[in-house]
Amino acid sequence: MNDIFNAIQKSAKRIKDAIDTKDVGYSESENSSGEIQLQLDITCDMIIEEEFSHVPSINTIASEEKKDALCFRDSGDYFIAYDPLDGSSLVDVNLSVGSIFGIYKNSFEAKNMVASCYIVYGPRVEMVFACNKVKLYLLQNHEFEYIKEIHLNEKGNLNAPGGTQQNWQPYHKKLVDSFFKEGYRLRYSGGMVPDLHQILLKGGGLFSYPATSDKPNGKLRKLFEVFPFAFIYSKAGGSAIDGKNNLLTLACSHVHDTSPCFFGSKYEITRVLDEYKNR
Ligand code: FDP
Repeated sequence: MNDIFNAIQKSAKRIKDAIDTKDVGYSESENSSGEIQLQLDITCDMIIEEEFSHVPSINTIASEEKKDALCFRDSGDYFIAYDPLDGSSLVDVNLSVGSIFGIYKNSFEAKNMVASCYIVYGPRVEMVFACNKVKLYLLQNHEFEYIKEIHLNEKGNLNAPGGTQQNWQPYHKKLVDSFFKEGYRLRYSGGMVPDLHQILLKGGGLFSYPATSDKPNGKLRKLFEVFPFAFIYSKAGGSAIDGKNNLLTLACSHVHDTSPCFFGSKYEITRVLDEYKNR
């Protein structure tokens, strides 16, 4: 696992340089989810592929920017799914973006996830790596320095409601409003990585990206967005569900499969379960 951790760190430093110096214009191509790719999406994908290709323990990779999984060799144990530049619609307005990695053993199945990691490229570059514990690192003088362990409180006070409100189900709107009535504050940038990072570091709250009338299976992708954050939130003492089920028990039918998702501390997730149980 150490060689994977090192390859992720090397990739993150190269991606930070690319964000700082490369063209952020749109390319001519779309990714597998039908979104127009930035040149930067493609560059970041190539950086990670190249770094992972040198790691003998990595068998197969899957990327948000690639249609299919790519097998490097049959000998390695690890399957890594990654989103090289999540939140890329925020690049042109200079808000924080991130990279997300789900590390699976022997196959891309949630039950086989053994570690996960994300990097936030904001005013500072921070990395969160979860194996048994959830650990925060900060990039300083070109090296990632360990800062602290991360633990969620039982209850938080931040609410990050994703998706287009017009397309929410009425019961979802009722749930979101009920948190605001309880005093929760809106904290939502539109980037999954910084939005979930904020809730983790402030001790708790709720991030939701529900099933909507235009996206009945949600928008966020299981292998490289939903499962990695579900793993991190669970290890930090919170929970992650699709409304009814623990996200880490869900099957995945193809590389770009999506799911509605809710991440939070225990209190908020219990509230979601109560609201969603008869739906
Ligand atoms: P983006 O499209 O900018 O890459 O999955 C990608 C993501 O951003 C998440 O980071 C973010 O939480 C979500 O999509 C935002 O979705 P909306 O377009 O529905 O706002």
